[in-house]
Amino acid sequence: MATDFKSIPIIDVGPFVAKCDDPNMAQDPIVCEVVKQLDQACREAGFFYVKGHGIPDPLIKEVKNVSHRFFHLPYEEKLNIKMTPAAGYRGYQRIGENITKGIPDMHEAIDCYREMKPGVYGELGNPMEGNNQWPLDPPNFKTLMEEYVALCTDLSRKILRGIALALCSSADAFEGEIAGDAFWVLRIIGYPGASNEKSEELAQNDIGCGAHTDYGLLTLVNQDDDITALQVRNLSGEWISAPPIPGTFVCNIGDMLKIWSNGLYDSTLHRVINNSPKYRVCVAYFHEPNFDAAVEPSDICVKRTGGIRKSGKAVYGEHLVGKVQKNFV
Ligand SMILES: O=C(O)CCC(=O)C(=O)O
Repeated sequence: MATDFKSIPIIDVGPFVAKCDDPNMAQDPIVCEVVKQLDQACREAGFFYVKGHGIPDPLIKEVKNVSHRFFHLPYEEKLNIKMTPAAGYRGYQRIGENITKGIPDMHEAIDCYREMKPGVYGELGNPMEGNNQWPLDPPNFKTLMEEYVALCTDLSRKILRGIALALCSSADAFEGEIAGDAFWVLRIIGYPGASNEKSEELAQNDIGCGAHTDYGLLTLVNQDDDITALQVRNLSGEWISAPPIPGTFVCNIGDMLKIWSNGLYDSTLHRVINNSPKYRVCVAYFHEPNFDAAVEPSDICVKRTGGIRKSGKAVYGEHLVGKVQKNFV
């Protein structure tokens, strides 16, 4: 990220999402204003809150409620949907199983990925093939999450139209070979609360999720309303909190957008520390390029950044498989 931001901007995307499939959107002053705000947030922080997004609040809450219910089941029951390489890295991972930069994270999670027909991406897709493993209790878990994913996919596509306008004046820049058939990842994450055994004054928990950047284009974070745990690093290395703001998603850009924009936008380091005594849930939706997209700096962004390509080509699926295979013990 490029600046010493001290807080994360809030963008009301409502007027924008209503118009963002209109062929004349680029001339609309309301659209232009939201695009300007998206551009500024992506340049300065790589993070922003979105409000006015149109995803119903009861669904957003229910997604977290059923996640809490799952994580409160006995460990043996959670293991019924255990994540394994044979299951395409889909399913439940216990606390400490996810590794960030060599250190086990203090969280448990269910990892889900867009399902793919066997063989459709050949060798590239093979490690990720498999069906998502959804909990059977509550019985509506799968349908609820699938409805949620469909809405997040649509919202992310719309936000990307705004980002595309900001970067290259063409709203559909991501809609063909880059992300016209976008892959997605859903991580349903549970962070145990801190006990104050370690310190008499202040409960101090281990790192819930170590400092990392996200792999794809755009992330939508749906976090519990009453716990501040997500932190974002600014240019000076200070950790800036991203407290929950009811009715919003925290949105951040990922490595693939950094590559495509030739570094005009950066994927910002972030981490999670749950120092609250309460158990925290976060449902993170990751909007990714097409699984087989070869992402490279776009000509227009190369021109806008002085003519030098800052990275080579990255095939998204290879990037993901490499990360997934390194991330777990
Ligand atoms: O728990 C959160 O707030 C964010 C989780 C996160 O950063 C991630 O899964 O990449």
